Amino acid sequence: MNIAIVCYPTFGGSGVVATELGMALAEKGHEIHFISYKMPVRLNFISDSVHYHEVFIEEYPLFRHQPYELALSSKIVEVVEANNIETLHVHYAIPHAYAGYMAKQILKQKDIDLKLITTLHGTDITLVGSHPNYKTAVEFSINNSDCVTTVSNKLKQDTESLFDIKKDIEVIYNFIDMEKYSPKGRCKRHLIARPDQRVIVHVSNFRPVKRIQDVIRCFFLIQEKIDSKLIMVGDGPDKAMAELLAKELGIENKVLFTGNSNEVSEILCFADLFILPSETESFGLSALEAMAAETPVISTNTGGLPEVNIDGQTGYLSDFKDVKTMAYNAYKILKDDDILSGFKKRALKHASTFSIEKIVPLYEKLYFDALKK
Ligand code: GMT
Repeated sequence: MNIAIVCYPTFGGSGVVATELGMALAEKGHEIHFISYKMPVRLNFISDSVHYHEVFIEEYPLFRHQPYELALSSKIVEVVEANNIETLHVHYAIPHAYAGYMAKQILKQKDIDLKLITTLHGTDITLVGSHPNYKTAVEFSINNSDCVTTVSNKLKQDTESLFDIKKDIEVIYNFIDMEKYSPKGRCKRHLIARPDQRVIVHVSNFRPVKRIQDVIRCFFLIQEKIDSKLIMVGDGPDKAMAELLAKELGIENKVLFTGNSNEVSEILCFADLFILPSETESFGLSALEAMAAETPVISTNTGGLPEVNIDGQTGYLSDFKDVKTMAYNAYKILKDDDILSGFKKRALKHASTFSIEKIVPLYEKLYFDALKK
């Protein structure tokens, strides 16, 4: 099948899922065309069935904001016509679903029936999409997609309660390539910590919703009881605040900020614990990546996180901002080698229920079903 995928090219979860999906589909023999304003950061699969099309926008002094949706719609039309694309899969509703709908209408006038699949990822619904500035257009583009998916049951519920949805929404969980996250053999843990220290990791885009100040505060309490180090992977608006907080708490020597990394699996391989204290998280792909690297997770109980992190089994869940409980739960996991090992094994086992082999065929089926509509 010839499939076009529209996504954000950055380190955000939706872009990662879209890119990994496209590469997996190409490996299964589909022809994949990525469309974005920059090469997706995780696109590292060289094959003659993977193509990248860049959306260019000329600066023009009249515009305060460049009309990206227009340029994207035009690019979709061009790519679909030139490559006999049958299915367009857009990740993150804003503005991709809207631009996809416009492209579909333009192509209809040319007697081309492009199927539009929209995957909702989280903040496109919970934080941004439901804002009055965007709500009407987001609701319209969801209702006018041929198929709509969400990455968790909770996100489906949120979508149905925040919008007037006239479509069936299918839940297709985020997925993970288990092979990629089990590199224990080539792990360089000794460069980061002594064998008797515990290593705690957080990965995100350091936006306010991720509550990275809670990661630092939680780690402060943990390191008072357990000799440990914290690795903060990622970059974003709250990074400077977190660095300052670590300094103020006098733990800056125990906290390493690595910046963005394309090699998250190389870092997770030496993690003993992963912390994700987000205010909201529709799924928590980074938690799944950690679990696939045999790492238990301390997370909040918000959004879809309880569908990924099983309380008392693969880690612990607690209320948003409840740093004390998070630290206490971390202590319960880290204090004893046997207990830690049990959590690690269960985290790995549960991660395998989201394996790429199980989830990608669900998207393939969705595309084939859409073509029959
Ligand atoms: O905030 C992020 O991590 C980025 C954001 C995105 O849309 O790019 O992530 C969302 O999509 C991911 C992939 O489906 C989910 O795993 C994240 O939970 C979700 N983020 C939030 O809901 C805050």
